[in-house]
Amino acid sequence: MQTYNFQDAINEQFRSVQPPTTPGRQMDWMHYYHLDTIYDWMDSLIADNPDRVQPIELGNSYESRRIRGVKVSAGPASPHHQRTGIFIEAGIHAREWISPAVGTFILDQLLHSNEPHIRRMASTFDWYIVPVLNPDGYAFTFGGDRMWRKTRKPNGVCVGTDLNRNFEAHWRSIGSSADPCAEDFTGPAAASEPESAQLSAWLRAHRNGARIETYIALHSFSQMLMFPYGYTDRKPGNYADLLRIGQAAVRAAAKRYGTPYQTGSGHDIIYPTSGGSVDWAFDELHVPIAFTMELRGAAESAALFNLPAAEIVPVGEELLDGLAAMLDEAKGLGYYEISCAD
Ligand code: 0X9
Ligand code: ZN
Repeated sequence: MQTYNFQDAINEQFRSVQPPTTPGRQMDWMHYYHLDTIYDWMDSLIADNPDRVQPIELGNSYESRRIRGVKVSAGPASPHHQRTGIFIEAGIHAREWISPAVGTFILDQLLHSNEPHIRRMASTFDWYIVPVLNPDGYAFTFGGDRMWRKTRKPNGVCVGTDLNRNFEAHWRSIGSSADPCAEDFTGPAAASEPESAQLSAWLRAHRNGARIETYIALHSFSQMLMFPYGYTDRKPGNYADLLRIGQAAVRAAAKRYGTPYQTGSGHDIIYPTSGGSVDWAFDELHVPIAFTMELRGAAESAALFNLPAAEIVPVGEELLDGLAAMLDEAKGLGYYEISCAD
């Protein structure tokens, strides 16, 4: 009988990490990358595609790293209508390396893929992608503790806040902890952390102007496509639609490699959580289609967050298939109808 060795898995995953000095133009999706390479790569996209890619600066993290994103757009919309915006948040939890890897994969594919369903997504929507919302935590998983989840701002004797418990969505109620040493520490107040505060401020400022009607947060692991709520078993008004949209995504994602994803409300299928970004975007900003996506591996997987780099591309492909089905379904249900202001 073969037993799984966790330390071996960590070591193997570190062998697939490219050196921090790797230039962005050498980035592929067969390895994991340090923040500097990811940002250098984003700079190269901006330089190479001045009419399609624009930088987004959310601000700085506690340790003064930039929190960056990009907007990908097929160009100026016609004078009478504006494209719907899709926002993708990745890397809120430091150790979930597949999240920034798939966030950057999506970005790359939107710009470079020739597959019809991806080209269609790229031309139909404006995309706002923040691949590493928690850059301090991400950096710490390379040089400090591979299993780090939170931010790096100290709170008394312990370090870090769980950013996905720090948003103003029934903050510090269910499924979160007031103990600064806990993995799901809420932070001392809602939006107390620069990372969550700056993301909230950016979204508040751009939600209407950018017509952000869909918010997606990428996490790992356990293969679940979850929608609100996390903080209650109460069902949102468009529950039936969200379930249909989730089911369409699950079917499409399974077609490619047979990977089973589950869908349902976060509260029902994973566990209760409060203060999450997706619930906040849904309740506060009225973004009607909001999903937290737990990518591979399986819920029972022993690898936890140490997904082999060889799986980045297949996870990205099945996710893009799911996303295309999701957006088609939501569009069919009338969510992205253009309303003319003039
Ligand atoms: O606990 C979390 O923040 C997420 N799981 S993870 O293992 N990636 O940490 C789940 C959040 C689910 N919340 C909602 N759907 N609202
Ligand atoms: Zn997570």
